[in-house]
Amino acid sequence: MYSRLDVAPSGEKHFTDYARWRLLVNDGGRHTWHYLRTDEECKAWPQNAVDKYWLGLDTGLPDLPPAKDAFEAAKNGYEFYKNLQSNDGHWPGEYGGPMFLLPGLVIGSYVSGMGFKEEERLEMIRYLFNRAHPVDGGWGIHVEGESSCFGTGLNYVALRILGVDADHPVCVKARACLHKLGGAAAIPAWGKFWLSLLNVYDWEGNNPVPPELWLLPDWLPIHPHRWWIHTRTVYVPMSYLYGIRFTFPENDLVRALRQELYTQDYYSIYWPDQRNNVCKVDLYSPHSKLFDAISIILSVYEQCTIPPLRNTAVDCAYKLIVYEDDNTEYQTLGPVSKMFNLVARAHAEGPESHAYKMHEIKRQDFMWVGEDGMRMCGTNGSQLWDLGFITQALVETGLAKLDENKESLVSALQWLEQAQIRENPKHYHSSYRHTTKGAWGFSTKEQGYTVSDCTGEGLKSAIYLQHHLNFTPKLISDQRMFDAADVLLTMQNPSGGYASYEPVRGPKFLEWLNPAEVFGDIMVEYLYPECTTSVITSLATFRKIYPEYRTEAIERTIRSAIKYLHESQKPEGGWVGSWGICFTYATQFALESLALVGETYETSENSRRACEFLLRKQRADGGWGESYKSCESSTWIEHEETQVIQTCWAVMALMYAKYPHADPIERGVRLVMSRQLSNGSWPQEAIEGVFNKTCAISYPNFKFSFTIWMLGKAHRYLKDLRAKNGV
Ligand code: LAN
Repeated sequence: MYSRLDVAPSGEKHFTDYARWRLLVNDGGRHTWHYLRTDEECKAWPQNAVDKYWLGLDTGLPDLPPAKDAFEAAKNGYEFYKNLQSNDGHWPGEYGGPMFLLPGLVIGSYVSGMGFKEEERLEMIRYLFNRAHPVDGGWGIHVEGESSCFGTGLNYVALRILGVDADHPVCVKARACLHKLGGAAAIPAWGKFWLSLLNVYDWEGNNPVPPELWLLPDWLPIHPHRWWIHTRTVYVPMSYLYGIRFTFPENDLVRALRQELYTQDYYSIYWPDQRNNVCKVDLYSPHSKLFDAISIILSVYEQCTIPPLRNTAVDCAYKLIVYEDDNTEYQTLGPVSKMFNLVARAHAEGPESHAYKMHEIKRQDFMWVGEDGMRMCGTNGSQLWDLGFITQALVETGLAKLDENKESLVSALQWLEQAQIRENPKHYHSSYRHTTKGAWGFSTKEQGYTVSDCTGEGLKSAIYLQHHLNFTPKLISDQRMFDAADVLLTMQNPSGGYASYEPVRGPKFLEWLNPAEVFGDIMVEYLYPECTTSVITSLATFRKIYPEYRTEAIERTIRSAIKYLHESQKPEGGWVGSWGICFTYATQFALESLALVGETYETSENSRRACEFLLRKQRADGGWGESYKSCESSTWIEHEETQVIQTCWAVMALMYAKYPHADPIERGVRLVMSRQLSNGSWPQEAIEGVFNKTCAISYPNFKFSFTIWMLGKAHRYLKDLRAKNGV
């Protein structure tokens, strides 16, 4: 879809040669891209199918005999996908989508004096060129979004730092777009913050981010340790950098940007008026009156901070930054905190420090080269998540038992074994962490954060691989399975539902203090049908193998989680997805859970209502397609095109519900088979995932896991249905 532009920005050399890039996979699934300089190096380390596939080069994998039925289509799918498994057993993948991360990488590195390799610099430029909106030249909050002030302002700055001239046509067009959106003065809060670090926005134009909040007593309902983990982990280094008013020294580029970014003379801007100036296109969560009132009070406080108090607060925030770096080997929880922590550590400890060097090394883990250039990813990968789904798919469809697939499953189990977190964090209570012993996280063990549904999928996958197959070694002991179940049991909320990383810690009204205008529901944890389902299904799988272990607690947990699912169903019949797009995603999970307690189309009103909701959305071509905009508005919004993955989710949902009629399922199967390529793979379609209501994020491996899973399952399902109906 995207061109590999051959001619770099004017006056520059060419972009890089894609035949020289290699993905290095080591240390428990860590991925980093490397550019080989010489032909000898290339010969010694040849490009493999994984490299080629993700770079968008021809993999050279053969055409397969055309599939005559759904099972053969699933088999062909895995015949292809097996080649994308890396030698350590997991399936690497690109995790891009958000367009506000690369600027953080570029600006944060620049203000910390951390350079990039030439090939990285060029590929980041290529990415930004490729991803500029073809009509207006701006960038959105994510790759499919309309141009926004946040995306355009920050990515424009990134291009300039990367060395593209202000009068390069891409910059000229982007600048015009930015000015049309009100100029950088109207950039949302996180944009203001990045620009202030760079010294092209005045700190006076930011609402206060006081580190003193960390000095409040822990029991206070508004204490930041009660906030959603991503928000608080971003807020820690932000409050440190705000507390010290980190400001990059003025240089020619800074002076030039001050001229380029605004619609009026930079030196005539009245900054306090900009604090609440946010471009309409960007505004998803407008400030509440309470937030504005508190900001005014805090702005007064900023005029007369008490130095010993401010210093203590800054020290406290710094201590938390160090704990976070320590706990995650300098990964940090996510890409935003990664770069803010990096700037903070670089500022406090300097370029010779261990922290600086480690941050530089681990910065690499977020940088991914794809066919369109180099981006910054949403995490250091989605290793566990992708492995969890494909392994369950292979076991459930019977593909795991084919001789040619056995080795790949053993290798996946080996990866899964080492990815389980075996101990609690180093700074467990002092950094306000939840227990991690026994958990699986979303990416690697090193990142080290418990996620409810990742632990659920990890546990299910472990049980499937060890107990449902007779050729795999028992690598994960019973005790370790118990540890995983124990973690899950610590995470349930009183209403029965599950949140993402922790039980809900703070009151809902904290959402009134959401400072980031571009995201919704970010201040505290919420309950999610997807997370709840993973826990229910994994505990249900677990208790079949270990019926004696915490029997009552597990039964109670499942029952109350089901109650939450009933309550969270929308009257029209679907569930709103928060991490995948959207209703098809969440409804698939919810119906799986309901079926586990015997609630299906024929026995339960909830299940029937959900099936009928989905059936109303099936298209004439047999598939389903909903836009990422469904997640913004929590109402179904059709996509222009039918989507293979959403079709799989919808068909899976019908099968979980034991829907008794074959026709809609057969039509869905036919649609998915019709889109399969001759080598067994499927082409990339629209973006699959979402977070915080507004930002789409890629799960490119879903086009293998959910297709294979659905097709394999449907083959059996339809056969059984035919037998039952005597056809
Ligand atoms: C993720 C990725 C995975 C996702 C699932 C496991 C799919 C979900 O079921 C639970 C939540 C979780 C773990 C999740 C939370 C938010 C993340 C980490 C992300 C969507 C990936 C990127 C995003 C993160 C917040 C991006 C940085 C932006 C900020 C607003 C801080």
